[in-house]
Amino acid sequence: SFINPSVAGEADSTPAAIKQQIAASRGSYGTAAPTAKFQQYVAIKPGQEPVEDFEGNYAFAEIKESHTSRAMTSRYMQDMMDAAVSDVVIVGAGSAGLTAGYTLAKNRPDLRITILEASVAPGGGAWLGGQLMSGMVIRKPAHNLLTEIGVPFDDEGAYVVVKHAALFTSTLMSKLLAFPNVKLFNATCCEDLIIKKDAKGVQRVNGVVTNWTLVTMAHGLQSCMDPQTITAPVIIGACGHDGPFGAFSVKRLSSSGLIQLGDMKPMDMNKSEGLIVNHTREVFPGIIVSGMELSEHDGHPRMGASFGGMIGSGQKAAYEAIKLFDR
Ligand code: 48N
Repeated sequence: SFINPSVAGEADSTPAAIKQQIAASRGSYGTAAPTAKFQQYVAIKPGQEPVEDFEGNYAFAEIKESHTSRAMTSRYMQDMMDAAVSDVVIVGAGSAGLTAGYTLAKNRPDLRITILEASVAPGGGAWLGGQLMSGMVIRKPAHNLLTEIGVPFDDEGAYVVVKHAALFTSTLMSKLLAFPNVKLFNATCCEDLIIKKDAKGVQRVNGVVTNWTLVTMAHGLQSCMDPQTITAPVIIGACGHDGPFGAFSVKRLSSSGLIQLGDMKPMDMNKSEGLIVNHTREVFPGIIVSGMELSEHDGHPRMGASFGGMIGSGQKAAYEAIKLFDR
């Protein structure tokens, strides 16, 4: 079948088998009986009731530092264990990537969707409009998504204006992250692609190579900081055209001699947004490219501070991914 043809038969150990391997490799480390001194860091004083009082008697339920550490670590590491084999990885959480993730998660709750965002703050260029001003212009019909997720706007006829771009991006992100089949790893960089021949001998992207972004950016300072991987049959590239990692996936395919880059052309707003939406597609087996990363691949003009094309492209990327799973 289409799903992971090139890794068919690569048994993915069951969680129980993985747990057994970990337990066997730990020796007594994880089983040391807690000493009395150890207890002071884990025992909670009974009866400490939380009190929400703003007259000077506000009291928190007591926890220990170790509870915070373990609460985060257990969840994050479990998330990484789960994400190691995903259905779809979206690289880049700007307006195109976030819209692709939302559309995909809404239509296909059965798919495991993992989103990588190199920055600490997802959202890409969609926290502000143009030239660091806050209003966000979205040409119709892309404004329909705003109505769907409940973002208010000024209707100017052919286009709408959201009073602050952050209102769109934060609302979309909150809806996206609420889906149970979505996991976002921000401050996490895709620093390479996994490319293999499938059962028919066709080269296809089969996953991504990841590292914490600060590690990716420090490879020149410290050698041998090897990456992690996430295997997935479908990747959606949404790395934009800007910034230290702009258009990452298509540049990596090009540097591997697998595609030819078109390079983004000078601005023509009316032309570019429709072109980018209509040409959002699987540009190489296993990877769909969207948003401004597609303009770098195809050579479409840029559009400036108009975000309807990113929304439409993200939606189309999701529908193209669904077609690949329905094939
Ligand atoms: O917002 P961007 O850069 O990209 P898009 O395509 O979602 O939206 C583009 C839009 O913001 C514009 O550029 C507007 C329309 N202007 C057009 C114009 O004419 O100037 O988001 C891409 C995201 C960013 O958050 C990056 O940090 C992230 O992708 N990213 C990565 N994340 C993980 N691994 C990588 N290798 C990577 N590369 C980029």
